[in-house]
Amino acid sequence: MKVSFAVCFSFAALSLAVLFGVAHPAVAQSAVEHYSLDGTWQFRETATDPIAADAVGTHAGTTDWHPATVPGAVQTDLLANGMIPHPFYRDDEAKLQWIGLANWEYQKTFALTPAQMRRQHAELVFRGLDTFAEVFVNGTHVLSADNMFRTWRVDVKPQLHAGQNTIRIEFTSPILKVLPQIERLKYPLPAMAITPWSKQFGVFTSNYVRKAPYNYGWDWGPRFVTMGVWRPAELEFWDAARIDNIYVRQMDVSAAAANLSVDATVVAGGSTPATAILEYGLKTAHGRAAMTALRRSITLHSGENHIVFPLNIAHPALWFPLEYGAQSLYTFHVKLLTGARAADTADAETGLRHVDLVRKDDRWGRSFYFSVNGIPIFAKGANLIPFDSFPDRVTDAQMAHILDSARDAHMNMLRVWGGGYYETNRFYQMADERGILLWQEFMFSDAMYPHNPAFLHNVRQEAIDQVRRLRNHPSIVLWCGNNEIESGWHSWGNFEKAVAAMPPDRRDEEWGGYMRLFSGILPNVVARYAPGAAYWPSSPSNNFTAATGNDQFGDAHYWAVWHGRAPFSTYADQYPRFMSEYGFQSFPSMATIDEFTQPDDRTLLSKVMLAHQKNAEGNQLIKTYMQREFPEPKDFASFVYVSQVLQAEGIKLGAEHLRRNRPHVMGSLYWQLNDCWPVASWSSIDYYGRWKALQYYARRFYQDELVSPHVRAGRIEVSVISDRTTPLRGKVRVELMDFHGKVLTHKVIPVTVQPLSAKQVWSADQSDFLAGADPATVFLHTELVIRGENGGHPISDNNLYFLPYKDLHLPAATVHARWTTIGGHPAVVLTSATLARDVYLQGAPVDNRPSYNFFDLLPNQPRTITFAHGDTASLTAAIHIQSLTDAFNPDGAPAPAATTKNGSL
Ligand code: BMA
Repeated sequence: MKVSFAVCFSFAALSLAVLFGVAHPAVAQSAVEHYSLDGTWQFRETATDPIAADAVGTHAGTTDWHPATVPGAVQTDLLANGMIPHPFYRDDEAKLQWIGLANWEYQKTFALTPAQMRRQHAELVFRGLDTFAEVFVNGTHVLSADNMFRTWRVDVKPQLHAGQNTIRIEFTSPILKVLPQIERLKYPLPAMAITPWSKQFGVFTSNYVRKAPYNYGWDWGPRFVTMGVWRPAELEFWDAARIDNIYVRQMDVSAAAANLSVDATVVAGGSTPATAILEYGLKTAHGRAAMTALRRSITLHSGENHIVFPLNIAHPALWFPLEYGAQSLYTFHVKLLTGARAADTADAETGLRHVDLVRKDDRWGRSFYFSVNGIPIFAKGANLIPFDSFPDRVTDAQMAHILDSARDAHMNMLRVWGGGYYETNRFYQMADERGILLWQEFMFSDAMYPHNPAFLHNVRQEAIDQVRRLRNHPSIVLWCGNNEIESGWHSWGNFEKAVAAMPPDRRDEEWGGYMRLFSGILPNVVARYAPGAAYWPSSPSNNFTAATGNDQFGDAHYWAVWHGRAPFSTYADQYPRFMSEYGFQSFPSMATIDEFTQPDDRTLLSKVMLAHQKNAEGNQLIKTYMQREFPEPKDFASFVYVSQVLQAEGIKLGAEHLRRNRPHVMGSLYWQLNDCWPVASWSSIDYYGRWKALQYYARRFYQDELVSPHVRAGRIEVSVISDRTTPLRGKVRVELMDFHGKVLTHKVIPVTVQPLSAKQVWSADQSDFLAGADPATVFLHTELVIRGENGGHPISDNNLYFLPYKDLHLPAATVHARWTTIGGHPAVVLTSATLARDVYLQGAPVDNRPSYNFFDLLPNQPRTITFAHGDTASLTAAIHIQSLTDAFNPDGAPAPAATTKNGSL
C-alpha cells in the first residue's frame, strides 16, 4: 500500500526561491540507473493449445530458439529470421494467421554487477507488453500482464543477482486466451467483422482483451494478431527515491499570466529528507533560455509523494495551433537530492495555452468547437490511424513525414482514432512542435466491451497510465471515450442482432456497463489526472443530449456518401456542429501497388488486389461513383489515377461546404490521413508516404484564405473563407471561360471578409450567367487576390464545372513541359493550349514531391512546379506527366484487356 503525501509550497516562500535563478544550471547526474533490456533477445514457439493445433500446424524450426528484437513483435521477428514471407506482400497475410494462434516465448540473459545489486531497489519496467504475458526472472514468476496499453513495474530485487541473469516471458495467444471467458458469458458481444478470420472459433475475441483493435483486421487493415515486448523494457536501480512523473498543470493561462502548478510525483523507499529543485524556462531554438529555479527541502515518506510547485509566469509566450501563432514550449527540469546525493532528475515540456471546448446554446442547437487562447478554431484535418500494422518498427522519420504532410496541408487537427494504440511520446511531441491539435481517443472501437470488475479495473489503470503520460502535451485538446460505440449500439445492424440475441434483462445491463465505462470511469480518470481537460464520451456523440445522429449537438460521422451510395452532392446538405468523419476510398499510386504485387496481379479483381481491399463493397463503390462522373478508364493504371481524382473531388466538395458554413459548422476531419500497410483505402497519404490527389487537394481546400464557388438550386455562389485573425481585403475575380481559354464573362468583386469567418461574396442565376453558353464547353474560374500580398497574384483559385466530367466536351490536352532550374532548384514549366484537368506529375521520390500536383492547368497560362532537390536530368527521366484526358480512350471505350499496358480492370 502506497502512502500519499503532498508537499505544497506557499507562494510567499517561492517568490524568494525564484531569486535562486541561474542561467545555465549544472545538470546533476541522475542516480537512478536505467538499465535497458532492449535489443537482442531470443524467441521460440511453445506448445499450442490443442483446439488450435490444426489451425497453427507445424512450421520448420519455430520451436528452436532464434534471435529476436525488443521492442518488437513475433511477426517481425519471424520475418527478420527469414522464417515467413513479408506480411504485406501479395496475399501472404492469409498464410500468416497461424502466428496469432500459437504461443510464444521470449528470453534474454544479461549481466549485472555487484554495484547494481547493492542498490536498494531493482524494478523491472515494461512500457508495453503485448498482451497476455507471464514474466519470469531467473525462473521465478514475477508478473502476469494482460493489457497492451499499461506500464508494468515490478520489484525484482529478490530474484536478481550479480552475474548472469535470465528473463523469460511466455505469451499466450490472445485469441485463445479469452475463449473460456466468452463461453461463460452465454451470449456474444458485437465487434468488427471484417476479415474471414474475425470469428475464429465462432466468436469475436478482440473486444475481450485490452489490445489494439485494428490488430484483428479493419476495413483498411490486415489482421496480424501480434505478441511481444512492443515497447521498451528496462531495469531501474535506485536507492532512496525516484521521480515517477511530472505534471505541469495549467490552472489559468492568458496573455497576461500563466498560473501553473508543477506536481512532481516522487516515490520513496522510506522516510528521508530531500531537496527538490525545479528549473524552468522557455525553450528556444538553441536550447533553453535563462532558467528560473525554485528549491525546497522536504521530508519524503515511504511510497508516493507529491511535491507541488505553484508558479506564476507573467506575460508567458503562449502556444498556438498551426497558423495562429508560435508553438512556444517551456521546459521543466526537476532534480531530487537526498542528502547531498542526486537521487533522480526528470524533465517535462509543455506549451502554455488556454483551451475550451465551447458548447453554448445558439440558434442551431449547441456549438461544438475548440477555442484556443480565445480564438475560435475551425478544425481542419483528418483522422489518424496507426502508422503500421507492427507499431514497434515505426520510425520517427515516418511519423514526422505524416505530420509534416498534415502541417503542409494546413491541418490544425488530427483525430487519434480509438481503434489503434496510444502513440509514442515522440509523436505527441511532434504534434506539439507543429501546432497540430489532437482529438485523443481511448482505444475502444466499434464493439461492446465486457464490464466485469476485473476488466473495468484493468481499463482504469490503463487510462491512468496514459493520461499521466500524455497530459502535458498542449496538442491534446480532447479525450474521447471511444469510436462509434454509442452510434453502433443505437443504429447498427450487427449491434441490433447481438442485442436481440441477449436475454432481455441483460440488455440494460450491457448498456449500463457501457455507461459505467464511458460516462464514469474514463471521465473520472481524466478529471482526476488532467483536471480541466475536455472529455467526450464517444465519436460521434451528442453527450446524450438528444437521439444519436442529431445535427444540433456534438460531432458527426457522415457515411451516406460511400457506405450509403449517396451522391457527393449530399455533402452540401450536411450541417453538423463538427464533422469528425466523412470519407471516400481510392487506390494508392502504381509505384505503391508495384511494391506488393507481381505484374500479373495488377488488375482490379486479381486475388492479390482484392486482398489489399478490405472493404467488401469497396471496389464496387469506387466503380459506381466513378461511372457517375467519368468514362471508363482505359487501363488499370488510369483507373488508379482516376480513383484518386474522384476521391479528391468528392472530399473537396464536402470540406469546402463545411468551411463555408462556419460558425454553424466548426470542424472538418476527413477519414483518413494515412495507412498502416499498402492498400486501397480512404487515406490521402499511402503507406509509403506518397501523397494521393486528396492530399494535394487538401493543401488547397484547407488554406486559411479560400475562394469557393459552388452551385445551389440553380444559382452560382462564390464564397470567401478566412481563418485569419485580421480582416482580409482584396478582390475576387470570376471568369466564365471555355476550354481554349476564351473568357466569355468576367467580374471583379471587391471583398472585405471579417476575421475567422465565411462570406458569400457573389451569386448569380446560373442560366443567366451562362447566357446561352453550353455548360459542356465552359467552366467558372475564380481567384482571390489579397490587397498588398503575393505581388498581386491570386492567393487562392478554384474552378467550378457545370457538368460531370463525362458530359464535358473537353478536348484532349497536350501538356508541354520545359525543365529548368529556379534559384538552384529543379523546376518544370507546364503549358497547354487547352484546359488540362488534374495534371498529374507521377514518379517523384517521396522526399522530393512536386510543389503542386493534381491541378487544372488553364489554357495558355504556364504554371511552374518546383522540386526541393535533385537534378533536372534525373527528374525529367523519372517524372511522367499526364492529365485526365490521357486516362480515357478518345471514343470513351475501354481498351481491350489484352492490349493494355498495365493489364485490364
Ligand atoms: C469509420 C471509422 C472506421 C472505418 C471507417 C470506414 O467510421 O471509424 O471504423 O474504418 O469508418 O468504414
